[in-house]
Amino acid sequence: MAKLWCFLCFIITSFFGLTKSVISLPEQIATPPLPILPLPSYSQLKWQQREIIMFLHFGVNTFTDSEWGTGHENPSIFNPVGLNANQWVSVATEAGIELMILTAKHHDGFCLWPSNYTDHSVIGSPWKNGHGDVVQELVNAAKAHGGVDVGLYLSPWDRHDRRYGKNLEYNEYYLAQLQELLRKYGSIREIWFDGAKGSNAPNMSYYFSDWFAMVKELQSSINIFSDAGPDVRWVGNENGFAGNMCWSTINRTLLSIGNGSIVEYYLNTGDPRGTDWLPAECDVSIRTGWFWHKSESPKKLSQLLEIYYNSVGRNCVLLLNVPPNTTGLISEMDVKRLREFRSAIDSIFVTNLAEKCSIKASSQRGGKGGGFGPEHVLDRDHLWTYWAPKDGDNEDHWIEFKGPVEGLAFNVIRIQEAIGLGQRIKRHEIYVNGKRVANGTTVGYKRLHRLQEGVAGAHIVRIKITESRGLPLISSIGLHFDPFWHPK
Ligand code: FUL
Repeated sequence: MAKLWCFLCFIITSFFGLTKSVISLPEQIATPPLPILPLPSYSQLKWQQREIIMFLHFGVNTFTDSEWGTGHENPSIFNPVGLNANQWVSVATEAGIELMILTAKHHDGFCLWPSNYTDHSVIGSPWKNGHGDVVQELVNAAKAHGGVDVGLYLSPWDRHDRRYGKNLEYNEYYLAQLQELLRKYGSIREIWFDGAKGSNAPNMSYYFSDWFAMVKELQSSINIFSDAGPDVRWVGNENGFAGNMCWSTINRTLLSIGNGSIVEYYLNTGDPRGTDWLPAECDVSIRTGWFWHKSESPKKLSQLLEIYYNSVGRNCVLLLNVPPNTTGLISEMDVKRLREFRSAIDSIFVTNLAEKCSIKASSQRGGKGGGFGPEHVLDRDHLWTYWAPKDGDNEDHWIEFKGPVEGLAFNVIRIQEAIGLGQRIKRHEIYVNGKRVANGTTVGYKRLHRLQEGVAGAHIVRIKITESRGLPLISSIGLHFDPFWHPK
């Protein structure tokens, strides 16, 4: 009887114990920490992950060997007899690029699509007997390749149209063209507005609020680029270099379009106290000019890699211009250089030596198995799985890799923040075998450090976060070897 009683007690307590733990289990799972505002929008996050975007400067300037057309060009000079947008798209995809931004209209006012509101366009060109449409060609080719997106540049400064300088008339004309482009060609992922304008151009006020509202109305997932956003900001120069410190946050109220040079430094570095999420895009051409010129050739691989480290490696997106030539194709030398560029990037980052290491961290949110351990910096998700220290931990935060006895040889360190919850890191340091080998300020989506002295025989690599807005959240870390890097 006593035995039976004990057995019943055991059954009852285990049943309640079980239900109790089943009920309380979800409450014990550590939740993600609160975000620190401002945050990126869904479209800004997608944009950031692209890393490299292709710019295509093409138009009458291609045929006149100039950079800024006068607006008096005869449309008949535009005749790219061998134009093949499929080649442009293949070149881009081979280079790992999936967004291509075309100059639908540059400062000369010549339109690469048959606009209803002007005859200064492909309509007046012998190319396809005036029935051509370069925007459509790109859209079709991108669709045919699948997974490639299109963006457009519509220059506000128009040196051809007589309405330029008459505020109401020109803004109506410009808005009419925006509506054509954003209604006729399907999904457009980025629209590019610049503030460039010659010093003796007529005075003109652009109705930016109307333009931006209309753009968002017509394309909900588009990113609007300008000196001042609202979605993507200019980095403040055309060399492809972001600031050594580069925040995706900034105060938009301190920015304006067309005055970029005044706030160049601010655009270049962003602002840790910024109330707006407005990441920077680094525009630069693969050649000296933006348009194709017979006399120019592409930059060297080492220059392109320098640009990559100083743009993508500093929390930005690289907008690399690759101009089609007079035939309407991307020149073979550019194709070759882009191929080398992509294969160099792939070969540097394909191996992460940190994967050979054991990892530990100063603390971890939710304790062991709590979902925020340091092992998350080695998985493929560079946004939503991350190492988080425990709340209230005010010490230096660090994460440490212990390598195999023979040591590790690397010269590049990659750190990525979980920016979906805000950009946080203000200062960080890297130690190898107890010696500081690099330090920096911001990290953001991606921070790359190329070491002045390559490291061989590294046993212990420690990344210390010495200052941050709230707790630092690290989504990925890599230790890589760059065979192309020759420190001075
Ligand atoms: C500038 C323009 O003046 C250049 O011609 C080029 O298009 C560059 C990307 O933007 O504002």
